[in-house]
Amino acid sequence: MIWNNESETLTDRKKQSLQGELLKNLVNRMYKSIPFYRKKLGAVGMKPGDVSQVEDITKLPFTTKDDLRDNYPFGMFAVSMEDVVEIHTSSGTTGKPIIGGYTKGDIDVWSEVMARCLSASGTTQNDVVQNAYGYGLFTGGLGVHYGARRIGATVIPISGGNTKRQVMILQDFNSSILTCTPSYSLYLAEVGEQIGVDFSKLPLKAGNFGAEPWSNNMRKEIERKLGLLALDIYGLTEIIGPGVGNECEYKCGIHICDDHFYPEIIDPETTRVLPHGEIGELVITTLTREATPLLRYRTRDITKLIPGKCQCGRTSMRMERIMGRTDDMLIIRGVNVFPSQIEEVLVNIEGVEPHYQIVINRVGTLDELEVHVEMNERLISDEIKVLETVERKIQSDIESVLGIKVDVKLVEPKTLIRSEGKAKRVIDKRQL
Ligand code: DLL
Repeated sequence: MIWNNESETLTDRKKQSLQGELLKNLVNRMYKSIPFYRKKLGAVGMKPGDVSQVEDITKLPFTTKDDLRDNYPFGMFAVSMEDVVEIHTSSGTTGKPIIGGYTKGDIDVWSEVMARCLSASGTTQNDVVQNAYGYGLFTGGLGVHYGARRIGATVIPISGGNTKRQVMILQDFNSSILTCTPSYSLYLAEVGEQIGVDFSKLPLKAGNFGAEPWSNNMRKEIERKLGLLALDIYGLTEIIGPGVGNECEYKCGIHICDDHFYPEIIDPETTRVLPHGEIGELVITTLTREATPLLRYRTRDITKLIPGKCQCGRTSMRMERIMGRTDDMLIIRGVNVFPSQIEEVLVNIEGVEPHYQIVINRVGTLDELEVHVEMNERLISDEIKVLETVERKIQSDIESVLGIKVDVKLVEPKTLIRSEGKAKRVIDKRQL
């Protein structure tokens, strides 16, 4: 379902001219009100008047996470505090958090783009949205909340955790839309199964899952276990929170709300802009953000842009689901490894659950990769011989994908730690 027909189906010509106007205005605002950007623009010899169309964006400087850290907490704010109505931070646990400030206008845009994302999964005012993203400084809870409110749906602001209660509310309140991280949705399914809930009998029809990478195979698992349509929602604190984009029912890429967030893909090594269709680092410019606008922000997320029309009728630029992060990439024995590659293998194997942990050790000078995977109840009651066969199968499948040796350990059901928010998949024990 398209929420805002006018904005989501702009012709190429109209969109380009809108983006051009917004970019001009953005650079003006930044130059006037953020000393950091005045200096940065000056360093590349650019003045606001030099931007006349959206294509001029490639002449403008990038912004990095380090720039945000250097200007912590409020150095990147473009408005005075009296106009800031809300502040959120990133969910990262290391060091100082990344901050996003919102004016009343920013909250309005956030509600609008989140209404588009929830509508893409079929949410209407007749729906009950069980919102199990964390409320608080994390953007997930309130972002979804604002969007659901804008649509006029009934929001259940349950936040993350207390999983048994989640399952009870899911049944008792007739929740039809579920919003949480994909890993938490599987945990919910698991707890439900334990107490005998038949999810196919519940009114649940769709879910917007995001905030962490997840594979297509994991999607199938979630859809099968919870009996719903599972769509991917993408966003980050720096840009707005959730709401940068969402898949539509055709599942052929994430539709980016590109009248607010302008996407580019660059080669992370050379920072050269890559043509559509090539894989690289996603860079986003916040065309309309008032409190904390960002110019060409390097997200560190890896994906590609998908040109061409989508069957759903939206004309927004699409991107492939996030494949990994430039800083998430593990280098094991010189080989680049993304946790998602391992997940793809596991979800295809009979008898194991998509609950896993990747452990990297350094023995002498050599890295050793271990993957711990949970068996399901059926497999654990099998003979040792069967378990060994499954272990060997996982091992050879991962080795053929990654090209490096791996040690696979099957562990008992429900022994790996569950997360209420983003899952922690990698334990890197190497002392580098
Ligand atoms: O995770 C915002 C969010 C909340 C998105 C709820 C979707 C749903 P941060 O905590 O700032 O914000 O983390 C942003 O999470 O740069 C990606 O690396 C990752 N991420 C977010 N959505 C996805 C997704 C929220 N759909 C960082 N697929 C981003 C893969 C995602 N990774």
